[in-house]
Order: sequence, then structure tokens, then C-alpha cells
Amino acid sequence: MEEDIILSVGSNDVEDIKKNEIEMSKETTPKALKEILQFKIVYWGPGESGKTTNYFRLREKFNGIILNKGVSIETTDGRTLWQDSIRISFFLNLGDVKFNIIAQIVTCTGQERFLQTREYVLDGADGVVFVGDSKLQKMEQNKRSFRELVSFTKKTKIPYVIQLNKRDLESAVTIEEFKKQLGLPFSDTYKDGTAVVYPVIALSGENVKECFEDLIIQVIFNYFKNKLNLI
Ligand SMILES: Nc1nc2c(ncn2[C@@H]2O[C@H](COP(=O)(O)OP(=O)(O)OP(=O)(O)O)[C@@H](O)[C@H]2O)c(=O)[nH]1
Ligand SMILES: [Mg+2]
Repeated sequence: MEEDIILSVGSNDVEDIKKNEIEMSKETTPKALKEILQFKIVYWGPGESGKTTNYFRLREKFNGIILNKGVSIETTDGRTLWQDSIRISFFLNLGDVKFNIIAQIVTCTGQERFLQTREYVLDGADGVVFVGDSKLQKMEQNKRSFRELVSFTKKTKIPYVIQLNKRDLESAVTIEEFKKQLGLPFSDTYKDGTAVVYPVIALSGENVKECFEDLIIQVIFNYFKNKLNLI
């Protein structure tokens, strides 16, 4: 469904933008905004839900400039010990206005014994991708991790998107059941057209980039909303 996105941040900025006009690229034009916007995006979710896999697929599919090599600090069994982190730069095209964006992308560890490091990773976050696990036996962990995130975002008022990963699994929980468990609305989308839940297969990269892009758009809206409130 095509949605109108309207950003009004002054008299001659962005108006009546269609979502399908938005793309990320390393190309720019003289119309680019001079200001560089810097954001921190965190991948959050229970242990082994696929946060690090999202991070790697995003890095591979990313069509902009990667500013540093990125790190991925793992235990020997492939669990995230500290965090994965990378800084990327891209121009976000909103109609004929381009935003110059630098995003730091980090994934937290899902391991509960390192809970305190998760709080550190969330510190200063501008947006969060919640990575839920489709495995039926992970529902309690999904709920617990989601509750933690909601209590954090209530305080900081930052946007988040919810993805349900591992949709390739035969015994995957239904999206309806997942929504019920997490107390989410039953509609497919919110009023602004963003999905309530993004079905994702991080292993193959399906919907990874789309989910990230939709969050970035919300982060930008939030940024300008806060900026206007300060004026
Ligand atoms: N079937 C399937 N497996 C997946 C998918 N995404 C990730 N996995 C697998 O799930 C396991 C955990 O993936 P990670 O990306 O390491 O998960 P994580 O959330 O970073 O885990 P922690 O850092 O330990 O919290 C790995 O074996 C992945 O291959 C998916 O879309 N489908
Ligand atoms: Mg990880």
C-alpha cells in the first residue's frame, strides 16, 4: 500500500512524499541538505533470535558507504559476547530532498547473563529493531525481551519496529499468535502505513533491508518532531 509521508520542517522542505520515492544510495545532488544526521540503531531481542544474522545481511545488501570495517565480538559458540557494530553513511532520498545520514548499527547480546551490557548498548539509541523468534518454544523469551524494550522506549520515546524472524521454519508460530502473545494490534499496519510485524528470514536476507529502511524513516520523523518541539 502506498502511503503519503509528509515532513514539514520549515517552509520549503519536504512535502507530500510517497514512500516509494524513498531510496538509500551513495549518490547525491546539489539539493542535498547540508546537515549530517547521525543516528544509532540497535537490534534487540532474545538470545539467538537472529540479530547478528540481520546485521550481516544488512551489511551485505547495503547500498551506501561503509565507514568502518565493523566488529562482531562473539564467544566461541557464535553467541554475541559484547556487540556487533558498524557505521554506515547514506543519502536518504525523500522526493528531491536528500538527507545525509550516518548510522551506527549495533546488535546487543541476547544472553540474559549479560543483561547489563544490553542497557549500555541501548544507551543513546535513536531507534530499535526488535528481532522476535518464530520458534514456538521462544515465545516466553520473546515476551520478556519485548517487555524490557517497551519499558525502555516508554522512557526515551524512541521509535521501534518489530520483526518476526525465521519465517522459513516449518513449525513457525503464526503472525496472529505472535501478535496476541506480545499484545500487539491485530491489523497488518498502523495508521501511518508501517507494518505492525515484519516477517523476516534473516538467513536469506528476506525483508531485512525493508524493515531497516522503515525504521530509519520513523527515526527521521521523530528527529524532526523533537527538533520542532525545541523551537
Ligand atoms: N532458520 C533460520 N535460522 C536463522 C535465521 N536467522 C538466524 N538464524 C539462526 O539462528 C541462530 C542464531 O542467530 P544469531 O544471528 O547469532 O542470533 P543472535 O540474536 O545474534 O544471538 P545472540 O547474539 O546470542 O543473542 C544461528 O544459528 C542462525 O543461523 C532465519 O531466518 N531462519
Ligand atoms: Mg548476536
